[in-house]
Formats: sequence, C-alpha cells, structure tokens
Amino acid sequence: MKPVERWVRQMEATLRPDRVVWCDGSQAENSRLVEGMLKDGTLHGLHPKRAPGSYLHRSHPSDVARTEHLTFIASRAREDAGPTNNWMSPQEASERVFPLFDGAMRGRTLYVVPYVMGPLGSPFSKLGVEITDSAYVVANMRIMTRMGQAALDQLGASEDFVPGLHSLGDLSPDRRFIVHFPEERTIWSVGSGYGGNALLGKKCFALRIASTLAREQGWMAEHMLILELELPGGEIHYVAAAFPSACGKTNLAMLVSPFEAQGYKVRTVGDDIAWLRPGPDGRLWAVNPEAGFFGVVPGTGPETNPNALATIARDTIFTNVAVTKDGVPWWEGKDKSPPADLVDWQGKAWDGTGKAAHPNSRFTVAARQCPSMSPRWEDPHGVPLSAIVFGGRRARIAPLVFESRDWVHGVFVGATMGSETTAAATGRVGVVRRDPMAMLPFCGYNMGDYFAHWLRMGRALARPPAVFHVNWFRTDEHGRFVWPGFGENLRVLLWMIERAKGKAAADETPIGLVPTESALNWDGLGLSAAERQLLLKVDRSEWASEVPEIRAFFDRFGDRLPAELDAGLGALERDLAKVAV
Ligand code: SAT
Ligand code: MN
Repeated sequence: MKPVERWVRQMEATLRPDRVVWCDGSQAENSRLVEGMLKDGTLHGLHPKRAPGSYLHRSHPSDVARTEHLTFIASRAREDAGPTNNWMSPQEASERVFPLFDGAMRGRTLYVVPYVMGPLGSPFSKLGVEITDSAYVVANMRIMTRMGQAALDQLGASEDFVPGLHSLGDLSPDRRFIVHFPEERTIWSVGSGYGGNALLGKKCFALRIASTLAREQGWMAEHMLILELELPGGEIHYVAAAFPSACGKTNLAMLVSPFEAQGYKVRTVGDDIAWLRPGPDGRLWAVNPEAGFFGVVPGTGPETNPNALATIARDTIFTNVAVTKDGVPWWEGKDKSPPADLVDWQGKAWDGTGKAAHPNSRFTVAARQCPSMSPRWEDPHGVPLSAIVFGGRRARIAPLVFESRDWVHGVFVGATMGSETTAAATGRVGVVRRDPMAMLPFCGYNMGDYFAHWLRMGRALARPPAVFHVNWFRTDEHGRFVWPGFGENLRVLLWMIERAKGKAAADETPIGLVPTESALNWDGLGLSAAERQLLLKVDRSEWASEVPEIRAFFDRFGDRLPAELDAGLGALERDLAKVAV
C-alpha cells in the first residue's frame, strides 16, 4: 500500500464516512459534484448568459472569514510557535481537537484531494493531500491548485506530502480549530468551510507549513503578489509585494497600465503567495504556488480592476455575494447603482441598508482566465525579482513610498510594518496592528526566528532585490484618500525600478529614501502641491510616537529578536530625534 493510501485508511477508521471518493480533478467529476451541490443547496445556479458556468455559495453566517483566534501552531515547544501565534501542545491537540473528527463523516462522503502547490513538474513544487467532507472545498481546490490525477502521478509512492485533515464538523465556532503541526508537517481543520480555514493548500500549507520548511531548506514562503513590468524597448522586471489580506494585492497584481501606449505594460504572475529562493545567479527567484485566485469581490469594478472583472465573467465560484432575482451576481463597487431586485449575501431581500454583499465575499477563479497573466506565470524556475514591496493600510504616518537603505534595513521596514485590520479576518476592522511582512497570521514558527531567516537569506543573495514600503491609503483632513491608486500605482512602481537601477532621485529621511517631488510622475493627476507634499511627508513626531509601540512589539520576542532589528530601532529613534537640517 502506498503511504498516501495507508494514511487515508487510518483516517477513515476515525472519520467513518459512508463513502470514499479519490478525486481525479476531471471535468466529469466536477460536473457531478456541482450537480450534487445544486441539489442540496450548497450552490445556487447563476444567470446562464451573464454568469456562465458560475455558481453562488452562501456560507454559514458565522463562517465568513478566517478565524485567527481559533488558529494554532502545535509545535512541541511553545517558544517555537512564538509570541504572535496561538500555541497548543500536540498532546492537547490530540485530546481536544482530534476527538472532533471521531465519526464526523458519518452519513457523509470523504473526498481525498491530492494536489500540487507550484507548477506541475517544477523542482520547487510540493505535494499535499487534503481529506475533506465538503464538496465545495473540493471544487475550490480544483481551481486553486493543480488537483487530482496529475498530483497523484507526481506523488507516486512517495511519503513526501503534507497530509491535511478537514471536516466541516458542525460548523460551530465553539468546535472550530485550525491546527498546524510544523514538526509532523500535518494540518487539522474542523468546524469551518471558509476559505483560508478550509482550503488547506493555501494559508495552512503554502504559508504556515511552507514557511517552516523554507526556513530549514533555505528558501522563503511569503504572503506576496508577483507582477511583471515591461518597459518601453522590452526590458522586463519582476516585483513581489506583501500586503495584509484585503489591502489590494489582487488589484496591484492585475494593474492596467495607464501608459500602455508608451510601452509600459503590467502582467500578473500571482496575487497572494510567493515562494522565493536564491538562484545560481545570486538573485531572488519567485514562484506562485497557486493555480487560481481567491479574491475579495467588493470593490472589484471597471475602474479598480478591469482584469479581475473580465476574469470572473465566467466559470467562477462566488461566495457570499448578493444576487438579482434572475441570478446576476452583484457587490458593492461592481457598478454605480445596485439593481432593484437584490437578494443579499444571506439570501434575504435587500432593503438598501447595510451591505448587500459580505465585505469579505470572495471569488474563486482559475488564473488562466485572467487576461493579464504573464506568459511566465507557470515557469518551473519562477521569475527573478528586482524589487520587494511591503505595504499596509495607514490613514496617517506612512508616505506613499520609501526605499530601504539596504537588505538589513529592508528587513527592519518589513518587520515593523503596521496596517489597519480588514474584514478578511473576524474581529474589529480598522485597528492598526503590527503585521510584519503581512505574515502575522501566516508565519508557522517563532517570528523572531523568521526575522533572522530573512537576514540570513539576504546574506545568500549576491544581487538582492531593492526593498520598498508603500501606502496607497493616506487620507487628508476630510478622511479622503489623497492618492488615486489602482492603475496610477504604476507611477510608484516605475520610480522603484529606476531606483533599483541606481537612478531616480530620493531624499534621505530617518525612515528611508523618499522620492524627491520631481522624481515622481504626477502628470495629469490633478493633485495640488499640498496634496503632493502630504503624500511624501515624513513627520518626525508622528514617527517618534510609533517607536514605543514598535519597541513593545519587539520586546515580545525576547532573545529571539535579531540584534540587527534592535539596532535598527535604536538608529531610527536617534535619527528622529535629530533636528532636521
Ligand atoms: O481566507 S483566506 O485566508 O484564503 C484570504 C485571506 O485572508 O487572505
Ligand atoms: Mn492573502
């Protein structure tokens, strides 16, 4: 018996399903699953002409986002999970969580979902096998990963796969746990059918488990989009950017160039996860391990992200959007005015108050449907990075863009990133929290060690990418966004590429290198001088007021905090205290 078969047998004994289905990923299998889900109400059909091949799923109202407080790292030693993760001992997981799987699939079907993260046949790809009792999860995994027979073929008789055990359980948040065992490279998830809680290839494997593998093996698993930027004359650059969930990674990855006619083109490689490794040429190479997009729907419109709109015009699974009586999906930001006959995300007639679509409603769609995909998006060796960008959602403080002085300073900038919380996770929205490298909910081990790993990776790179920080979300005194964002973000990317090539002017500030006003192209944006200055402003007293909070955050890591970061904070504090000349 192959190792994967042995594991499935063992799990069957606990789960006691009525039947077991090994998924082959075929079209015929998908059609059967969809048919069953239409019958039992898991899916609703949509308008055959205006949303062909697409379906709506309404999740349980208490199961609409990742639940970070129910997400655990079950390392043997508590210190290895670190202060930013919830920790559970493997023993406690066996006693408290495993019993929830006991008989959980009685009356249900157990689906075995073999999948590959990374392009098929790539030396950097990894295998996972998810056991689930959710047909919706199977259908989503088929879009998000290379799933089915191809994965089984790549696995063969190998033991080298990440087993992931998933059951909807009773969907109660009281009996919901998402547990990761970094030493065993195993995942258990019970009580949720939602996105990052249930599609185990994504956050659980490709970030939490993969980050621990990456640390051991000398690579990096990061919460980053990857985009391709072509300059006039054909020179090509790749940029990876880490923003927290629901802060515009998909929009940036699918940016439509406002300067297309002049030869500036942007294409998409990935929108959420990047696996990075040093290449033989000393550069950092990036692979998108996913095959699809699980993107935030609200705010996706013809102005903000026409490529995403085109991508989701067909063959898409919508989760928790609103819909018209005749089955046209709708969400806030799709167009100017909501149709008259809307049913909200919970299936109730919408009365025009509140949100029709859930703020964290999602689309699941195959990347190959996206008109802006780069021809290299499935390159087995990935693409070489010219720049890494960190970014958050900050109404105040952070300028539009700045560059770090070098890799070590770049790690400091990433480690001290702050961002306002969004609807992608349950809990309060709009509260500033430290979210280092946008990995706070996704780092599978002690984040102090993670910072040290970043520093180590820099030493392994002869030609490291330049590191930047952006903030598209600065507001004026009326609370309005000053920067237009979306396609215009290309202007900022172009400054970065110029900097990476050693050109383009910048002013030294205590936080890093900020573009001089004339170094950025403001043509046609209609921004006043005061607005331009606000966008580039570094206010010493505002930044000084962040220092104690950053210090308190760093203190939580104790002696696991690399000395370079402590020194970086000291240097920042000293620089802020200097009187500007
Ligand atoms: O639900 S997911 O974790 O997949 C989406 C996100 O929060 O980034
Ligand atoms: Mn994400």
